[in-house]
Amino acid sequence: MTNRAYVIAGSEATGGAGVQADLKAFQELGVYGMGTLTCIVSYDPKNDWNHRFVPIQPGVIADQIEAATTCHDLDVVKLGMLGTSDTIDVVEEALKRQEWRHVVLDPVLICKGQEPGAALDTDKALTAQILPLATVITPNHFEARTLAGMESIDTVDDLIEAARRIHALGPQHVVVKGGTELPGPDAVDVHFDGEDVTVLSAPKIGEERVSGAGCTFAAAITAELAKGTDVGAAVQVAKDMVREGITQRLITHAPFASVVPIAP
Ligand code: PXL
Repeated sequence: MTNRAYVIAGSEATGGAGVQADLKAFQELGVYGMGTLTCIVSYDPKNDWNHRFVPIQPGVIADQIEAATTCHDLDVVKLGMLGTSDTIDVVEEALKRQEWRHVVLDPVLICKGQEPGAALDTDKALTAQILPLATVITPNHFEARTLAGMESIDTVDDLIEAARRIHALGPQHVVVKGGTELPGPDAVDVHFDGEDVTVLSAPKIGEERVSGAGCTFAAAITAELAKGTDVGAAVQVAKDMVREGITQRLITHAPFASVVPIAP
């Protein structure tokens, strides 16, 4: 296991999403992983499983990045939940300190526990400061609508339009995930690399969202890129992995199941 992959993201205490899911996906795909925590999310079972969100101090995030990047030669990083504009400042600065072969951005825009005004500022900072640094971005249906400024995404053509608009914001590769929100029998993703559009489609496994699917998808792309796989093939591995992970999902005491990262 000589390939190494890095993730900068939040902790999600039930193990379904966040850094916990990312490191499992890395391991499952044969890549040595290390993670930097940006925030700690603890769902609240007493309050409708809303998110209790605690950001990590910016200086502590910088310390973790220093430790990881000094200890290892890293050229592929995944960014998950960043959560505040202070965190975005620290991560932007750290990313710019070295060259990256790939920066995979899962643009986690919303966390149920966040105050709406602060969340909007965070979204703006993410778009202005981090999107242009991403080589691959993996928005879900909601994130794609927000980033592309589209009222609705109802068809594969809409997914393609969203991917083209988000590409114009800076990322080289845009993978828009239709997920359960796109009407129809299939889970459809669209990959736009600035020239070509590739449509990936597989039958939906039910209509319920599964926790950690988005994290696992971007983490699997990251692990494959760390191994030297090209982006198109990495996206296909990620889709296969998430499909398997949703098929074998873990039923929990929360009102949602958790994805189980399993190599395809
Ligand atoms: O699935 C999005 C996500 C990412 N990162 C963290 C989370 C969640 C959702 O709960 O808690 C830390």
